[in-house]
Amino acid sequence: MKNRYILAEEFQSVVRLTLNRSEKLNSFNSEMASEFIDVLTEYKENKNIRCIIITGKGRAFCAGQDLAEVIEQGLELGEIVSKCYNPIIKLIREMPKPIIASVNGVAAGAGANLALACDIVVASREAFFIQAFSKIGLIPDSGGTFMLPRLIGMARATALTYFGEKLMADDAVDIGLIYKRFEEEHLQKETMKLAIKLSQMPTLGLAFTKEALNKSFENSLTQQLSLEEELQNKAGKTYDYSEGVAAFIEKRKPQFKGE
Ligand code: T3D
Repeated sequence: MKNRYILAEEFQSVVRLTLNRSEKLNSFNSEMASEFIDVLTEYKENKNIRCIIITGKGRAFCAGQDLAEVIEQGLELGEIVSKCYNPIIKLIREMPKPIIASVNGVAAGAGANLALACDIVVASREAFFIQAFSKIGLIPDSGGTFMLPRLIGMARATALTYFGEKLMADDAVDIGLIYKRFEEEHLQKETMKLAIKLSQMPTLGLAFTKEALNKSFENSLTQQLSLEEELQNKAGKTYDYSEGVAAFIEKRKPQFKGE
């Protein structure tokens, strides 16, 4: 089925998903959210795809919820969050392969927190992040209250979410909110280089790493050590582990299969 609001382009073992509603700065209406959930679910199962990129069409990454749709359709906010944003964020955090947010412009509200839920966040120099929620009397959703204190600490998370000020990509790198910033003209190429590299790595090992990192702020040290033991045991049974060790011993480049 051809999607209207989510473009999917495959390159080798990478898929680039482009939010395609540029006239409204790629803000989410319910149709776009539903397409996004379907596409993420499809690529979660697709073993040929080993890395996902999320980016935006035009000058924005994503301006969050389509505020006009909420008014026009008289939607209940809790219902939008539970039907749209919560499933999207869970799919991203539980995706057993790396996801890169390639932030090409403004990322506001749920759009900012969608980016921050991804494993690796890169942005163009002109891109900026706004926790826009406080300006309209809302709270940061889409995992914002979970991810922000973990990424940048409580003091910065509180100030960013209360004031809802623009945070430019350079500053986002400096405070450890995102990984890297590129010149605008290089963003897509540099993102693809990272994605190709990740797609050729041991995908299951990366998925187990993500699982352990996801639990690291909730678990005690003892629980986390047990989890590492369990996941290392699983990683040690993968094809890619035996290939990695064989390649090391034979002094050659490993050919990982993601299994
Ligand atoms: O509400 C719930 O369901 C609960 C869930 C909430 C999650 C959230 O995401 S709440 C936060 C929602 N997002 C925002 O509050 C951001 C709103 N947008 C802006 O503040 C600004 O548009 C930007 C700072 C992102 C960019 O400003 P600027 O000056 O570059 O662009 P613009 O002129 O404001 O926007 C261009 C067009 O996009 C414009 O349409 P028009 O007039 O040309 O037909 C504008 O209305 C539209 N647009 C931008 N953001 C949204 C939007 N339309 C609907 N909803 C948007 N969020």
